[in-house]
Amino acid sequence: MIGQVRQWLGAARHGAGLTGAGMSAESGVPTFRDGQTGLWAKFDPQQLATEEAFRANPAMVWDWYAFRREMVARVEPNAGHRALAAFAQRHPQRLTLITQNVDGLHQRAGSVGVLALHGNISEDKWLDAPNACCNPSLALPGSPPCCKGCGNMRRPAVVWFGEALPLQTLADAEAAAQECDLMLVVGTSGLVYPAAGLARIARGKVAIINPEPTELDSAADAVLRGKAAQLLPQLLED
Ligand code: BJW
Repeated sequence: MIGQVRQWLGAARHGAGLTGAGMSAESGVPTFRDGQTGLWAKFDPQQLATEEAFRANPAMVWDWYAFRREMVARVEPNAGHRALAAFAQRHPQRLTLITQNVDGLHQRAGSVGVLALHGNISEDKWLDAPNACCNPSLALPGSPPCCKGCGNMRRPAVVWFGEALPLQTLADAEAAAQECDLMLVVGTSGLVYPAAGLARIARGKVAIINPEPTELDSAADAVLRGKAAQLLPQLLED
């Protein structure tokens, strides 16, 4: 099956990669829905990754993100991230990388022009529309930091449930899906929309890389059962 996908890749003029949390699992970043250990066993991301949760308990949600920011800063891109970046360098303009991940590991591996659908955990922004007094560099430190003038809070610059994805980034991702000859869908459960819908609108072949069954398997032309850091280097080497 991997030989078949390599053949599609070799013939593809435009390829797209759609990655999810499993992409970074071998770097040591826990996934959302199959992690039964550590922080993920105690907190339900689906309950915490919302504006309502942040407004109800800003300190707890801020600290959860602060913990994850520190973890992400400590880990390294894995062989899968590096294989995708190296492929794009060898074949300029042939691969558009779309990620749901907020960890920045694709970018740190050297991928450029990554379409980050769900934002970046290392950045923050104002919770409410900023007033004239809202200056990030003057925010009062705390969990979360806030504006000393009006109390507006800083929040992680990620996309929570119920929030719109960055408009242009999503439009670019949809265009890449509609133009691609092959989409590699790596390490995502395929449960979260609109990201999962990109695999369903892909013009060309869809190949999934995942050690477990996913919601998108039925829409795929090939399913490679395995881990990203092991399969991507085999798939993407020349
Ligand atoms: C490996 C591996 C290895 C393990 N190698 N693989 C249509 C239908 C139904 C619902 C909706 C719909 N459209 C919208 C919705 C609502 C909602 C939604 O999708 N809900 C579903 C859960 C039902 N979507 C939204 O709310 C989105 N917003 C929206 O639609 O707005 C509309 C709007 C328009 C205009 C104005 C206002 C609103 C926003 C979604 C935001 C998602 N945000 C999060 C949190 C980001 C911040 C943070 O990190 O805290 O994004 S949720 C979380 O899920 C995170 C992830 O990016 C995302 C996807 O998770 P992912 O990557 O699939 O991870 P897992 O853990 O689920 O799966 C890991 C996979 O890896 C597994 O399959 C493993 O087997 C595999 N794996 N090891 C390869 N080594």
